[in-house]
Amino acid sequence: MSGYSGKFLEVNLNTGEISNYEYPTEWQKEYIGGRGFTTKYLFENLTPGTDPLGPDNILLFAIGPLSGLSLPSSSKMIVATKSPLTGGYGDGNLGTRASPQLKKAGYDGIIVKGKADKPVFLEIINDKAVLHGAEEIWGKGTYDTEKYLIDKYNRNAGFLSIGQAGENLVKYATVRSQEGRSGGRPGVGTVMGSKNLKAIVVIGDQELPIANPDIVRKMGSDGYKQVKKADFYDGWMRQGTTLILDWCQETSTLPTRNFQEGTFEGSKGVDAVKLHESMTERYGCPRCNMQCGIVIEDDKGRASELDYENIGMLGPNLGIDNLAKVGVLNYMADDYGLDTISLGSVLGMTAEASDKGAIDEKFSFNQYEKAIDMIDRIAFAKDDLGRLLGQGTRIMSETWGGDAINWAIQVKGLECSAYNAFTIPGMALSFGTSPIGAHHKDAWVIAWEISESNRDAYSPDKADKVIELQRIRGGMFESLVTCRFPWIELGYDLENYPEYLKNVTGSDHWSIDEVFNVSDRIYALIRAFWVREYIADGKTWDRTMDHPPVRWFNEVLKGDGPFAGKNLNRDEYDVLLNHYYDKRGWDHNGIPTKATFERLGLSDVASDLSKIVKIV
Ligand code: PTT
Ligand code: SF4
Repeated sequence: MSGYSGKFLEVNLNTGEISNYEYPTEWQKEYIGGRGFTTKYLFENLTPGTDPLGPDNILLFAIGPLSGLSLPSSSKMIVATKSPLTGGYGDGNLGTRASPQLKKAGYDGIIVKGKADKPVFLEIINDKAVLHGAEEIWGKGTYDTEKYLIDKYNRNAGFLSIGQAGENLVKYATVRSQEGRSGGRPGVGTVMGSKNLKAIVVIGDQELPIANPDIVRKMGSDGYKQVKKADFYDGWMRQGTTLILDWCQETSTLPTRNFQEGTFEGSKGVDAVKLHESMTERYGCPRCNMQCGIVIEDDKGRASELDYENIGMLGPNLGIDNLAKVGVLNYMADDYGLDTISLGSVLGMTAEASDKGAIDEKFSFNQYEKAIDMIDRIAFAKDDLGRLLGQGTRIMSETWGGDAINWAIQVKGLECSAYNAFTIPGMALSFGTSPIGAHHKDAWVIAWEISESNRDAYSPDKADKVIELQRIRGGMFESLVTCRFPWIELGYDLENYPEYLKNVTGSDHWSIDEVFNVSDRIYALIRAFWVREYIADGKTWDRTMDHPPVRWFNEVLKGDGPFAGKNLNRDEYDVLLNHYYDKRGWDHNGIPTKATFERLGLSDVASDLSKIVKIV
């Protein structure tokens, strides 16, 4: 089919062997690309029970049929693996020049297996790929690593790299690109580090065949114009995602002091107005005319790129009300290659534990200097506490015991992004059922839930809405591999995407419903992967895996505001969860039924899974 090269570059770091993997062409219709391909490949090729940090884990980079093309915000790439943080499927969607470059190099993705016996980086120039020693950059942060690679190649090449956190196997290390982008929250950078792979450079200059190039060119150029003409364009360019902070403060959903509260008295010090006043420049991904990365000068005079999540988790969640100081913590996370969301959650939990006398370490909220010290201890695995904090909040709660389970704001081991859904059932369901652990990316239902639905209700329409958004965001955008912001923020019509797909591939097969069918297939397969890996790793799988952080059931929201004193009701949540399962065709332990697997063309998966778990 046009729009695809039909192959992945496969690198075996045990042997140094580099080859092409030609995947079955049916995958293009069954899985589209990106997350679809990574899920399918991992399910089929990873031995169940593989140690995520052992050489047998598989690291994947995948683009899709639309990525890298000249259409709105298309330079994205899926990075995926079996997560060392969660033990299940883990991925991220990274904006990077490596996306168009990989397309032009003639690959739909990269498969990395094995472990190099010394640090290496991978160079891909069209169909030639070579491994080089990475001694000169091992131990460096991502800024210096990228600078080294830019000097060696050129600024237009695609770069992917890890920092010291990935090298030191901190379990929420990410893959970084372009001095501002970070992807793969559930430890995709950790797996890269475990393989001694410091970086990847991609350069390509071939054009892939597109079935109807004139139509795609015209649609893309109209698309850029529509994005720019959108009513909210100027507001977006002023404040990007950070407007959300003001909205979270108004709606009592701002994570404050480890999600204990939903409003922050110091929010004005880190809000969108403050950010706009402090903005020095803007970063973004290639092929995007609505660049969202807002750069400020941090307290140490360095350029630090901030999005809402970074500010929410490293500001209010740590009780810090100074944007330039938040900028320093964010810069450290970017340079070391640490996920800011998990980092903010880990530090918030540690401050709460220390305040409550559960640990000896003295660390409290609003202790910026001490937070700097803690980040260093985590990234470099300097001492026992630093190493424990590098495992994430789930392991921290198991280690500390007692009430600590309430302070771990995570689902399936992945920390919640910056929405305190203490009193928001639909958003709690979204975190609970996200396919990688608690991330808002698949179903950011909270805005609809607060503005258009009854906030307190556990009504079935909330489960329906979560599924609708998961189909669009978690299925469609993650398999086409383009940025979802043109649609969400500036109203670029969803119907454009199947049209692009038809004209890029030359197949009339595509409609929005067909794309959603693929989304459901991907979701069922990801779920099968989780269940298989949990059982193979000797862990229990049941419906509580889809519960939100237990704090939202066991405690009440503290602080000021009309929602203080409220929480989620476990029984009512369970009814909502059942509705979600029924609508998806999954049983009440969250496992797709035989009929669902069959409807999605996954009978073989059902029969594999039925050897280890009951499929109804
Ligand atoms: C994403 C997650 C997010 S989601 C943010 S801010 W956000 C945090 N950003 C981090 C960062 O920065 N540095 C760092 N060290 N850690 C960070 N952790 C957090 O990571 C991101 C944008 C954003 S900014 C969002 S919502 C949208 N996400 C998309 C998505 O998931 N899919 C898609 N098709 N389009 C999307 N568009 C938007 O992309 P992860 P990025 Mg990201 C500095 O990767 O793993 O999904 O984590 O990749 O290139 O930075 O784009 O308010
Ligand atoms: Fe990248 Fe932001 Fe543009 Fe999306 S909107 S492509 S994340 S710069």
